[in-house]
Amino acid sequence: MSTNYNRYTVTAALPYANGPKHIGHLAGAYIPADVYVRYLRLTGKDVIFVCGSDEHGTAIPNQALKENTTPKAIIDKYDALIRDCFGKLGMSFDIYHRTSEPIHHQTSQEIFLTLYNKGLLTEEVSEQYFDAEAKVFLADRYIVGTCPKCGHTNAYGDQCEKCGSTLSPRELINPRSTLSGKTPELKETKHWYLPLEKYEPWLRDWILKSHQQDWKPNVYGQCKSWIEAGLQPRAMTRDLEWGIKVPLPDAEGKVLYVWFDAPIGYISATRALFDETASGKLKFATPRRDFSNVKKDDWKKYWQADDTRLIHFIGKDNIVFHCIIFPVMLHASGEFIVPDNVPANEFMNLEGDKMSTSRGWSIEMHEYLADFPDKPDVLRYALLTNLPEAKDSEFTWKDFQAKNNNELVAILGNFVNRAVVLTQKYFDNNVPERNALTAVDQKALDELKSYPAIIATSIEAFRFREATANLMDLARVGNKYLAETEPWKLAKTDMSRVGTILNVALQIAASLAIVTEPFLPFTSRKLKEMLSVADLSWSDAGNADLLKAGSKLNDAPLLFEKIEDAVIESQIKKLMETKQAVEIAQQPVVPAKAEISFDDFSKMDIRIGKILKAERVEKSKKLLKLQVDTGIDVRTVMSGIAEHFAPEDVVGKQVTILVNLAPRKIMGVESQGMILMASDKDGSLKLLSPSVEVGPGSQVS
Ligand code: B3M
Ligand code: ZN
Repeated sequence: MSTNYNRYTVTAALPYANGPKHIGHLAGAYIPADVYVRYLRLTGKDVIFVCGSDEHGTAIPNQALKENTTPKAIIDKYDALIRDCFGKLGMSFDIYHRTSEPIHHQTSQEIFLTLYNKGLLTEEVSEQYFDAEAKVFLADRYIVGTCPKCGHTNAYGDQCEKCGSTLSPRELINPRSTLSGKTPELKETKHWYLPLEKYEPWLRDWILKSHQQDWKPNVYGQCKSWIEAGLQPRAMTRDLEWGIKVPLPDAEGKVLYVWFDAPIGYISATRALFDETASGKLKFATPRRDFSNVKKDDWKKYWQADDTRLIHFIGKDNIVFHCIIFPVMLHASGEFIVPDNVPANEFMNLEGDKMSTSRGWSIEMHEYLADFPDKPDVLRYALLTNLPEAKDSEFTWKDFQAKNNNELVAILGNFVNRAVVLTQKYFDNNVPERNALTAVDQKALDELKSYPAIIATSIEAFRFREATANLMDLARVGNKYLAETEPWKLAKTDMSRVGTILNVALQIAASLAIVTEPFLPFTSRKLKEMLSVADLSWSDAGNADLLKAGSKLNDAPLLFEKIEDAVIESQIKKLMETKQAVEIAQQPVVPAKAEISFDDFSKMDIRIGKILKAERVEKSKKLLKLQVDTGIDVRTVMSGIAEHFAPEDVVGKQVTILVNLAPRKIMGVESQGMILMASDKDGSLKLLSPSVEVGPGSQVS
């Protein structure tokens, strides 16, 4: 482990392009990674930040099945959606790539072949679950069943989303195919395995010995328990159509395991970044610094040079892949560096429950952006102050509102606004001279000087919550300073003193424009424009002379605005409604009844009739007493629909009626038939009426 690093490769987990991503994903990996990278850039470090869509694995064709479309259509749709949201939230990737790109297929196959040619992969024939109806081996997410660890009945073949355990299909209790719903059978198939157990000594040395101090306890702990439970060979190939072909002659119908190719996506994205910037043809790259003199091959430095510091930002469900499996691949290949740190976060819950898109209990990035298009920084801030760094955390809309109203508006926004507006008022928008300093001024300037290092220490230790709190504390220093010095009261008596105070306040605001950049990039930009400060570097922050006396400020739009209760209430309501709708949609359809013959069916005489009269039945909540014109006669029918329809709702309606049902006495009244209804999954009833009015007594057949 070298500590003299000359460059940084920072990655954020590649999201599966199988659906929208929610704010829990942002809190897990993307926001912390972005803060870290923006900070490194401000300190002048050579850093690249790579990410992209993970477009393989069974998750993709599985979703295609649900949406009745092709895997390609799925990845195109969700790659575009996620990419757009990340852009709007200020994720400053140097490249956001796609694993469906040819350069990624090539890189993955090359690394597979390197391992294969070195004889490091073992070939094994084993029995695996097979769906005889769909004629498909059931890998990973093509198979669900009961989790052996926690009893969750919908665990996937690779992982239980309830308890987080990593699973293999053979461990599932009552396995079922997601393709046909059938119980699968076992069938022999050949695969290539990475013998993780052979690398146990290396892993012990590298993680357990070398990284005990610097890795987060949650990450270190998970690695330790994995290593100590005994590592097993792990299949690196799958029998699937969708994926990267196994580059071997005897591997027809086989693709690389998604967790083999996905992390290689970081490497191929880096290659693409340098290909694109060297050739000047940018497709996926959005370089954030000057890449004008780079060469195609420069990517290698970022993955192969010992003085490169590799850091993976991920959520806790990806720890074993980034700390054990991928590093073993990198190490075994003999060509690559391994991560120096993997600051994985725990999960962020939502309003008291686990966040989950499929259960309808989540805030999707695109939905947030649709409702709050001008507030990316508010979300960044609310998440940053609440990151699940040491344990699971919780997002609530009330907290979001409080963070906005009580901190961004009341502290940061208020301080900057007062400093700038008072300068407008008393000094015609010019930064006033700073004259003799009092003890209060000096104290404020001393504090200002100390903050950048305090914030930096927290960022460098991956403590982003703390760093964000420090940042707000600097704004508090400014607020307190204005409250203590009260320049608005001195304006009548001592303009020179007012000038000094505002100069000090504006210097604090100018430093805030720099140190907010990693956290609140949109706000930082506005602040810089307002104060006419250039893009300075981190080392400029804390300096008491960032703004020269006499320099002109620009207009001061409000940085933040208050969020009203009604806005928050409507978000909470929306959350509840979505969850309910999803629960109803997910209720299983009642299975079909036993088969009947045509004769059985033709015994039923079903007609269209018209309801002439309807009245409630005394002492019954459920029944309506109806008079129905069946075309044959007018008869009385007792119908259990009173909880769904008021009498006046049904009078005059044409309905479907079974006319030859044997009469029955209900609440003392003879009922002479049955009105047919559609009952929805949520239990609501709908009348079955013909699409256009038909003659009374029309037969239904
Ligand atoms: N696509 C899994 C996930 O979104 C995955 C990460 C890949 S990182 C190389 O949890
Ligand atoms: Zn489980």
